Amino acid sequence: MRVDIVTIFPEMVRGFVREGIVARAHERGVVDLAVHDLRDFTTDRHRVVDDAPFGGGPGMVLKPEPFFRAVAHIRATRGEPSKVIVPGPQGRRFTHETAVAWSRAEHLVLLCGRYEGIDERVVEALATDEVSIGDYVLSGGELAAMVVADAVVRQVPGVVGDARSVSEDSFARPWLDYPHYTRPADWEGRRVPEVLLSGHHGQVARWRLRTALERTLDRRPDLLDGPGFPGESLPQETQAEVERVLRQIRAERLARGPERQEREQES
Ligand code: JAH
Repeated sequence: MRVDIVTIFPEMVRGFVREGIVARAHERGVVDLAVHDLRDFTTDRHRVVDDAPFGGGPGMVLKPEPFFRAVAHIRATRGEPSKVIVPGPQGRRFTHETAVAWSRAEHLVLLCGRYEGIDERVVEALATDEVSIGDYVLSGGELAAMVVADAVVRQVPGVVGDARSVSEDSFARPWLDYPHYTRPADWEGRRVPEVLLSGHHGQVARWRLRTALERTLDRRPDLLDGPGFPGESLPQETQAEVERVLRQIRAERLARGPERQEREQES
């Protein structure tokens, strides 16, 4: 897979490319990621990338020409991209499903905005997708582009050493992950749950499913009544087991009464 990122802060993005998952993917020859400085595609002496908005108002807008020249350069030297992605608060939500779908693409280009945004003609004429990673305003598209690149690249086969780490991630299933512990079994009086030390694989699996579903009910109940639940890709016995454990937790909570539950959640 090839990935190209166009930005006015190439050094910010190169730090991310040198460390972590993308660096490993590069060493393994699975992903080839290149960073392009938007200023290299200006034609004026001062390398100006922005200008005042037509119609007035605060701030500056990134000019169209450097983006068009940058994408032409990428097409000529790196080939025709499968997707040209613009991260921004106006985009459709980027999710795990998007990451999985894009991990099958041959070539992604990410165009990073700054200031008030990018001239809309760049989005209209060059972008295949505009995506938002969440409802907050960043200072630019770079952090979002790195989030997208990280989430997509780790779905490419051979990038993450143990394939189970990818298939067992939260959001690979429609509920949250269970809590994790490692040695020591006692840290200043805080003990690891005994069942994890017991060696009973069946009991460990039941405890993990139960705690995962309890946290999901507490923190992300939307995941349990969303359209993705219980998930078509799950084995039938898992689906039935999940429904059974959920009914059990809900019944226990009803029996205990709501006041007591609130106190328990605080601890
Ligand atoms: C802010 C250009 N969805 C997160 C996100 C992504 C990009 C931006 N903001 C939020 C952004 C300023 C200029 C892009």
